[in-house]
Amino acid sequence: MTSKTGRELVKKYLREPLLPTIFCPGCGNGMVLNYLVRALDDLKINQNDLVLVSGIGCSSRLPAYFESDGLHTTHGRAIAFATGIKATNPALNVIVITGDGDLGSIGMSHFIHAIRRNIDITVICINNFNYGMTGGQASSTMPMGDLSTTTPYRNIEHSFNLSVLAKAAGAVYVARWTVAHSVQAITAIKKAVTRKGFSFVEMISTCPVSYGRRNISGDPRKMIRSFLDNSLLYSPETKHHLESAKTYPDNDLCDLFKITQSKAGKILIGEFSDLYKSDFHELYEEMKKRAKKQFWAAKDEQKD
Ligand SMILES: Cc1ncc(C[n+]2csc(CCOP(=O)(O)OP(=O)(O)O)c2C)c(N)n1
Ligand code: SF4
Ligand SMILES: [Mg+2]
Repeated sequence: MTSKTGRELVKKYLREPLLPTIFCPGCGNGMVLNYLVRALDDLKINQNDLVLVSGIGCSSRLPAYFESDGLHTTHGRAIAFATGIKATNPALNVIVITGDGDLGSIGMSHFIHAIRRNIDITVICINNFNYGMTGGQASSTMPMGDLSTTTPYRNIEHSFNLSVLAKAAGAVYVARWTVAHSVQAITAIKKAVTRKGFSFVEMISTCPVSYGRRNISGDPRKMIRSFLDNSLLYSPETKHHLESAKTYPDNDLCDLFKITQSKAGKILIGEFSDLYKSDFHELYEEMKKRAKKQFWAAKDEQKD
């Protein structure tokens, strides 16, 4: 853990003239920024070797506050830009900061295909179950039964479970924590950044203004309490929860569909994947070597 004081961390890593952030009081985005700063400081990552990339959304504003190179791109396309950066300069640490709307709705195809290619980037998705920036529309991760501006009679669609999707697509590292789990979140970000290949950290986050007040509570403290009370640590014994599409329990959902709370499931937290496989760049370099060899062998044959 870093020995620096909060003040020292702010001075070193944040763009002070831009503070305070635009985030609402109690928003989880600031908490994730804090965890990211602490993780990168622990890893002693050189800020000159770091690029933060984001799309559009409240969560996607986060790189703007960080003192490093960064790209604030178009909605849903952060991974495409990050792929380009990594392909051009593989020595850089490339971290994508995205939201559930940016990644799990408009950007979904980039997400699964970057995992399939095993591009060596880290994606941190701040999942607050809605489009916070545009006023609280339902996102693809919003649990069934929830209320939003686009689901005033409750959400009747099934939700995506981003961590399960990432695991199924083959990401080398996958972890989900809530913003209430600071130590675990910092550890997960450190692991994700150091793993070769596509790593994914999903942060279940508070959006008291657009999501919380319609569902859990508009009081961020109550949201945090609910995250702590309703999370369940993943282990082989709880594996069946991983298959469930549900990431979040909701009493109203139980009411609506007449099912019991235990069936509605909990927020499953923990590490879901931690494996090794060659990343895109390693294989690309290997392929180049072989292609060169083949080329010169063919030339030699032509000479003979
Ligand atoms: C192409 C395009 N479509 C729609 C929008 C409008 N828009 C801006 S942010 C956003 C959703 C953001 O949701 P999320 O990624 O979950 O971020 P949050 O604000 O919740 O952190 C949308 C739909 C846009 N900017 N560009
Ligand atoms: S609308 Fe929600 S996600 Fe956006 S800054 Fe406010 S609390 Fe955070
Ligand atoms: Mg969101």
